[in-house]
Amino acid sequence: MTQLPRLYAILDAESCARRGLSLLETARAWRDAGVTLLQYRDKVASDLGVLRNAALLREVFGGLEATLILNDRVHLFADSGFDGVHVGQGDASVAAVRAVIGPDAVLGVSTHNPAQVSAADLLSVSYVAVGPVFATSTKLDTEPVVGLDGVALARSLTRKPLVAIGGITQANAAAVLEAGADSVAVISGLLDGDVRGFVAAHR
Ligand code: 3NM
Repeated sequence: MTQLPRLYAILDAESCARRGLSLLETARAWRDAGVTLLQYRDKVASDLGVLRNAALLREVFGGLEATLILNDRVHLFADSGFDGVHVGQGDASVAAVRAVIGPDAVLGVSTHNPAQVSAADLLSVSYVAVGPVFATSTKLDTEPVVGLDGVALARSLTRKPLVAIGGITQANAAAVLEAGADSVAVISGLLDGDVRGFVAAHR
């Protein structure tokens, strides 16, 4: 993955369940809409459940040039057959994660302030995520919003691919990309919005 697609779709199991949506049907719809970078985020399922879903998601995106990222659960990475993992600040150190997943896997890390962006810039991560850009009700324990200024500041602190996350919708995505993000990571904005239109607008 040399360049990130502008849309980074996050398939969050809880967000799907809250809306009565099937994880796999949602994944199929997103695939059909043209999503090529997908993170599977599941804070509730057992390890076995996550592995089962990972296998099904591989099937859904099979044969396509899609990149599949597992949220946390670094210990499941090898068995997931995914392309990479995404970890937060509270998770294991990035160096330890890199050692587990190997040099070629995609590795993303969340950051929430300039100091964390600068620190991530020095690590062996494939991209740096910054957020929350805007208020979000998807993740309850978020840090303070960084705003478009926070995205621009993060852009000035790293040359790594920059992913912006938090409260991003089709209506504000262009401004986030203009502020310096290479990609926008979106949960609710896709579940509640027009994914095909989103993909088409940011192809
Ligand atoms: N991480 P939505 S904000 C998973 O700031 C996540 O690191 C964030 O969901 C961070 O697109 C967030 O529905 C929730 O706002 C993103």
